This record gives sequence, structure tokens and C-alpha cells, in this order.
Amino acid sequence: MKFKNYLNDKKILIDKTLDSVIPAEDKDPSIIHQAMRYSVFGGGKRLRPALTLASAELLGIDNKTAIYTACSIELIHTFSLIHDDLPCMDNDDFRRGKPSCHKVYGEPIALLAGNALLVYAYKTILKNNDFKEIKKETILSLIEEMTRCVDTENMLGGQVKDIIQEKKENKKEYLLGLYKQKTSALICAAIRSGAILAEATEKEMKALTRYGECIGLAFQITDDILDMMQDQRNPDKITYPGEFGIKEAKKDSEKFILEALDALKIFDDKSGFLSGLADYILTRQV
Ligand code: GRG
Repeated sequence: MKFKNYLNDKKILIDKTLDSVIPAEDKDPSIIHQAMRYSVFGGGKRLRPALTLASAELLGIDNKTAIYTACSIELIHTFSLIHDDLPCMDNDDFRRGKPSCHKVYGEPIALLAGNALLVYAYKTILKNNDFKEIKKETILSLIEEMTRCVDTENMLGGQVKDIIQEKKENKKEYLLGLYKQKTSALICAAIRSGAILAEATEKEMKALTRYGECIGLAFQITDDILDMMQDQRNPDKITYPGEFGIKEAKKDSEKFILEALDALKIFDDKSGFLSGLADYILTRQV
């Protein structure tokens, strides 16, 4: 199946499940549930949960068994976007072409909606307890993976570096380290979580981890290129294309994609969506 068709297909199941795990809009206190839903159903591409479903599927686990794990990753992603847009962070008035959460609901509610989504990510991953086929040790490993990708060595640390923007001698090494934490960590956790559910071998896990890290780096570099081309770049921030130019940024992004595709070779031709995503990153416009 083509990458776009696969993604559209998975989006239906992902959206339906997300709808079932977040409280209804009119549930008291309704304002926070409205804010959570505004951001979760605000037009996200659902790449991360689709990656969880795809890596699980690659290793023989069906979508039904992997769906709560996939959705918990999307909830963390949405949490990070709400907080990233806040005035004390990137101060972005728009997200996906619509007013950001704090512009609609105000800063205090947006902050709390972000916090609530993290809590619901944990509630959602714990729903795996309903599946007899998933061992308790596997659920613990999933929680460990999810917690690690958010910690101060990963997303939180990456966001700190993004804010304080230290001056470093080797800017490329510094920026790649920051992107690894800020962006690759969650993408990697999405892919690895599918593999954890499937009790992947060490060799499979190593290959998928390398794939995830490379895809994440290429994804963030491309995101920065798109921001720069659409004149949405924050001039106070150092970014890959800002420092090294669009041409070099594109060249390095392609290098990471090739490395990601190389990592998939051990799966022969079974990794359709994962290799399709690699191609998509290089050509994406949104
Ligand atoms: C502790 C989870 C956590 C977060 C706090 C705010 C923060 C620390 C981290 C921010 C990380 C961040 C926003 C990274 C940018 C990643 C990125 C390129 C997001 C855009 O991803 P898409 O295009 O989003 O997949 P859609 O809109 O499709 O959902």
C-alpha cells in the first residue's frame, strides 16, 4: 500500500481511539476537555502513532493490539506542541494554520491541557492491561520507553537547549544533539514501542532505533527548512538551515534518510510504510 493511503487508513483507527480515551467536551470541567480536544483533533498528520502501528505490524503485531500504545505517543506529541507554542516558550500564535491552544483558551488552560494530555498518555498506555496477550513486563517496558523519551536527557533537555541557545564551537554537533533530544527521541520511542510490543530481537531493535534516530534528524532539519522557506523562522533561534544554508541542510537531511533506509535492509522488502516515510520526509511541504 502507498505511504499516503496507509497513513489515511491508520488515521481513522487512531482518531477513533483518541476520541475514546479523552473525556467528552461537555464533561466537567468542560473548558480543559475542550482545550485538549481542540489540540488533539487540530489536524495533526498522526505520523508518530502510525510509526508505532507500522513497526508493530512489521514484527507481526496487529493494529488492535498496538493502538493504545500508538495513541499514548500522539498524546505526548500534542502535549509538547501546546507547551512549545506558549508565550514563555516559542510564543507561537498559530499551529497547523489555526490559532494555537493558548490563543483560544488562554495560557492557564493551555498549560493545564498540556499537563492533562501527559496524564492521559499514561492512562492510555495502562489500557494495555485489558489485553491478555500483552505481558505485564511488556507494559512496564513501554512505560519506561515513554518516560525516557520525555526526560531531561531527551525532549525536556532538548527544549531547554532550544530556549537557552548556548554558544558552541561545533554548531553542527550541537544542533544535531539538540534535534536528537527534541525531535528524534519521541519519533524513536514511537517506533521502538511497536517493537517492544512485538518482543523484537536485539538486532531488530538496533536497526529500528537507528532508523528512528536518522528519520527524526531528517524530519527536524526539513521542518526548519520549511519554516525558513515559508518565512516562519524565529530570527533569534539558531537552526540547521539558518547556520549552514538550505543546500547543505538538504544534503545532510538526505544523508540521514539514506542511513535510515540502510538500517531497514534487515527487514528485506517488508518495511513498506517505514521506507515510504523516509521518502515522504524529503518531499514534504507541510
Ligand atoms: C516533556 C513532552 C514534553 C515536552 C516539553 C515543549 C517541549 C518540552 C518540547 C517541544 C518539542 C517539539 C515541539 C519539537 C518539535 C517537533 C516537531 C518537528 C513537531 C512537528 O511535528 P509534526 O509535523 O506535527 O509531525 P503534526 O502537526 O503533524 O502533529
